[in-house]
Amino acid sequence: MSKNDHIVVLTGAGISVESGLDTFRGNFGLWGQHKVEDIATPEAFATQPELVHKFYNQRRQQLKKVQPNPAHVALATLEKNWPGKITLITQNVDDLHERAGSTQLIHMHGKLSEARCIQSGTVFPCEENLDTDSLCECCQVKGNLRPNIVWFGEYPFGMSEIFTALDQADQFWSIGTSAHVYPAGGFAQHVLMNRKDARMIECNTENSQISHLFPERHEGPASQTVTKLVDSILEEL
Ligand code: BV8
Repeated sequence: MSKNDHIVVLTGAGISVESGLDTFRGNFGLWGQHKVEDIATPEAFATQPELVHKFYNQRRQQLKKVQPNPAHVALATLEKNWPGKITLITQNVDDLHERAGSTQLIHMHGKLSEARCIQSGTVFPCEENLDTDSLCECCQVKGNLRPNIVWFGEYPFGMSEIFTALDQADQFWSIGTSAHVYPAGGFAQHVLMNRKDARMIECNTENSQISHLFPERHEGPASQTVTKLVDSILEEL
């Protein structure tokens, strides 16, 4: 390890579990009688916009009741104290990394706290509920506003910035993700193909689909494993 290492971190729903937010593979994977993969799609929004709005309204309101946990804080501490570059890629649409103080952050699947006009593409902050009567400020047309979230079948945000970071990674940390969803699920393999000497670290409570790619694995809740990992990395400086 060198203090100039570019550390690329990928987080998934598991890092937010101890803040009280459900994971996708856990019971959250089923929202009422629907599978999330069937609601988080452009087709569902086209045919049942109220259901999709309700799904995101409930999760947006939940954000006001939860706080970042020590794992989010540890990654913000790493960014503040690490002399090399840090790129934090999150699959999560919550705002817990920002609220913990992380800034070098790529929300590849969008943000619950933003809405987007389907006509102009303009993105607006969104703290309240959206519905089919919501008016976009740009076109003043009802029904134009959707959550600024990447649904299944849509192209994730920041992909070129992400692959630039993966191609420079000296360390790749995968935290709280099952690697079930692509392209995020393929990032570890991409690093291994292009950065043979990269240090590969996984933090998870159980095996993921990519655990075999990580010589270093820290099993346990992220608030403990990530905090210990960051402390040890910073102590080595
Ligand atoms: C794309 C926003 C092309 C929504 C999300 C057919 C048509 C088109 C595409 C596809 C298709 N079939 C398959 C695909 C690809 C598809 C896909 O992967 N589908 C899955 C169902 C197989 N992907 C896409 O459609 C993507 N777009 O492919 O475009 C393309 C191709 C190449 C390059 C570029 C573009 C878009 C996918 C984005 C979907 N949107 N989120 C919303 O939030 O409502 S995905 C959503 O699910 C999350 O954001 C997250 O990414 C994913 C869930 O994954 P995890 O975060 O890993 O959560 P999970 O519950 O699975 O795991 C939690 C982990 O935490 C577990 O391992 C657990 O052990 C661990 N854990 C639990 N507690 C703790 C813990 N760890 C530590 N501490 C704890 N305390």
